Amino acid sequence: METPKKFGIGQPLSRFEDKRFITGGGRFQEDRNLPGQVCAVFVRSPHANARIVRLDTAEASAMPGVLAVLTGDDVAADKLGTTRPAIPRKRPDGSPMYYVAHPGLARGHVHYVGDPFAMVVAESLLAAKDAAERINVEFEDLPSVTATADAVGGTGHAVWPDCPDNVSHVWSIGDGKAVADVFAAAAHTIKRRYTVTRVHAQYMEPRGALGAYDPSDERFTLYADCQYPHRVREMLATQVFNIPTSQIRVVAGDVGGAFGTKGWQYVEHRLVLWAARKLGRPVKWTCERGEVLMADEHGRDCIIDSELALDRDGRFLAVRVNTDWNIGAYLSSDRNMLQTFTSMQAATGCYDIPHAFSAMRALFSNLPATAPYRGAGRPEAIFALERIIDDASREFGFDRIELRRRNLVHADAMPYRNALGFIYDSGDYAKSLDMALGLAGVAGFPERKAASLASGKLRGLGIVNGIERAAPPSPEYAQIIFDTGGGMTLLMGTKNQGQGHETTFRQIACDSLGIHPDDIRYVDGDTDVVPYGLGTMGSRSTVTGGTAVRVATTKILEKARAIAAHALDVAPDALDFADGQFKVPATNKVIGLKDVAKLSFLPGRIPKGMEAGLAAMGSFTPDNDTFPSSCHVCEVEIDPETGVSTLASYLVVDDVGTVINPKTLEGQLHGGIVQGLGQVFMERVAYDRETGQLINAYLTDYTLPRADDVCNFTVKSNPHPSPLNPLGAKGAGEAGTVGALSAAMNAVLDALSQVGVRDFDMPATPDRVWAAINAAASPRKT
Ligand code: MCN
Repeated sequence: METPKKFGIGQPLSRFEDKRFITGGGRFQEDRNLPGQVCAVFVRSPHANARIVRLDTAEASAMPGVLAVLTGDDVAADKLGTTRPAIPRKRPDGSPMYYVAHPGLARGHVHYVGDPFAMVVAESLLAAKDAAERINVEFEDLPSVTATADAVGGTGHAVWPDCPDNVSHVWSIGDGKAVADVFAAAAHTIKRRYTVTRVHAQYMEPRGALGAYDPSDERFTLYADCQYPHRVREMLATQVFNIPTSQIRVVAGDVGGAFGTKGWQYVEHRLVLWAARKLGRPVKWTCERGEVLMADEHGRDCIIDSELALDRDGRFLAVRVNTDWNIGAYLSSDRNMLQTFTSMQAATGCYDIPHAFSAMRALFSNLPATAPYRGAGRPEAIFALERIIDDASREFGFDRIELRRRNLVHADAMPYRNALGFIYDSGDYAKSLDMALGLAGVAGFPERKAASLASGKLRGLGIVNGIERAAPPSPEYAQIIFDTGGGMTLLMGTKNQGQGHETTFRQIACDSLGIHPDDIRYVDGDTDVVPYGLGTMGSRSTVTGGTAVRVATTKILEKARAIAAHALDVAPDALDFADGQFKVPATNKVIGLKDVAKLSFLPGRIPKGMEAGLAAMGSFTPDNDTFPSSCHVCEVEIDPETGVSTLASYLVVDDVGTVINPKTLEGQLHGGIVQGLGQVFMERVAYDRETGQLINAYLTDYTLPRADDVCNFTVKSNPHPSPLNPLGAKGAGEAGTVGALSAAMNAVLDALSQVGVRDFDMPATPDRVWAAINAAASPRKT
């Protein structure tokens, strides 16, 4: 076996970027300032649905320091384009899907609390804020719909008059007829409805945008904390400004969290650029904490009707899922649809279920748009599947662990094609389950449960198997450039948002090149410097970007070998390469990669006809998705007197294929788990059902989990390398969240089932848990 390299793949290195972050050296969006810049604020709708009867900006425009007050009329007059979804979908009657893309600034009508309808640009932030208050606007407040359950027929209110049933589009996969036949004949069938709430990513760094325009070369520059600068550039060029892509530069510095919802189609990006061109000054907008829930896309929000058919022995025969997604008022890009169909594809989870059917409806409401949020539909799908497995166990008297084990896809069935046609690349789910049960001490659970009961508490256990599609077939790029002094720069098309990329990709480069990580300069996020990139989402960066690094290092070594051979006067294949050095075996002839790089610039020192310099571009497009999996075990204790849930233990056994860095992987799992637990136990974007008003805009009301709300997590790996890329890696960034929603909720239900609670929806806040316990204790007489 090869000895692990000190800075290579598999080493638990601390993150190189952390030194910068913890010593104040990070360069986040708010740290960016340009000479002569001015400030923008957006004026947002206070109503969920209202006609703008009158909008008078004269008084605001005359305020001191104000440079412009812009409205939807100005956007329209300047013919600013907008993004559009391109995925073809249909409405239930077969007509093309209905959508309205956000126009940038709403014109004549606002459709959710926070819908921007004016933009004030002033010399200072305070001047802009003061002027925003002097905009004279009169609204006609209209009825609204915000709750998912109300969107179709519930309130009778249509968000868009041309779409009276609020159904934007529908889609389904699987053989519905075959599934119906299986259900009709099955020994056991069960149907349940589960609700997954609307949440917000609540990244530490609220979004921002700083736009500049240089009239001398008619070129825009956008500084923004986005996930994929190259795609933001392309969208702005082709869909908004209708100019060549080369006329826009997008720069993302350090990004203080993104989690899927710092995507590409935010209107503020285009509006600061547009205003900068109009005014001839750089324009900066920074979202304030109290504004984020109104300005940003939200995550999840669906109601899932889940059904499972089993035979007498508990073999899963078929699964059927119908999901209603509350997508908000505007549908502005494919990205806003992603979670709805990614969810459907995860319907069979880790189980060998011969028949499956999954259907969805995308429903309009008077809310901000939804978008992929860590897991993007897969936590929702696994939530429904793993909950119904527990419900089926309770209903039909199966042991829930044995029921799962009996139905898991076998390791020797890999690669496995599921009933919906997706191919799982590798894994041994039964082994992960066994490892998890052992490591979590599940055998001792009855004893712990009895001890809890003796002290008046309810203890519950959740055991789930998670799986997700990660790193879909799309290209990613890496470039390695050596300079004349032998220094190396690694340019990545992905964008680090906190995942530890600067460490991960250095490790992959060091693994091949044997150079010290400190000798590598790392660059990402600037479209003028990094030639191409798709960006970071879908847990794709390690597989696609990491393999692109490997492709680039292979090219570098090939050329370097030829130069080294020339320098040492031997044939290239007479050289060994190890620890960053080319050596002629059994001699003292040796040359390091750094010196080879220096030689590469000296025409007399390289083979005749060879191009000078040492640089290579690598790109990689996987043939198929990887399917990372995980087994989660969660234990909670609930105090029935108060409804307070305490997390007793949480363990994950993951399979992300080859682990590049166990330490950063653990961090990814921890963060993902906490985001899942947050949603189960406390988080929710809350709207008043009557008025459509946002109730919890600030972090004082939108409860985020803190360190003392969770316990220590145990993370272990059961790696089965993916055959789909030379690293053997699978995605990992979302794995924690994918399993956490169902693991925690099943643990809560397991505890509550002891006092007769059968149905319970998130969030498991103390008041709701307490009410459920009391309702079960005194069931209403019918
Ligand atoms: N890793 C590893 N071995 C593997 C796979 C991954 O060691 N086989 C580790 C590496 O440290 C790698 C990290 O996990 O850098 C994440 O890798 P990957 O699974 O490729 O995911 P991406 O880098 O593409 O990140 C995207 C993913 C997603 S989709 C969301 S949402 C998310 C997440 O990552 N958003 C995050 N994690 C986040 N973490 C932070 N801090 N901030 C966000 O915004």
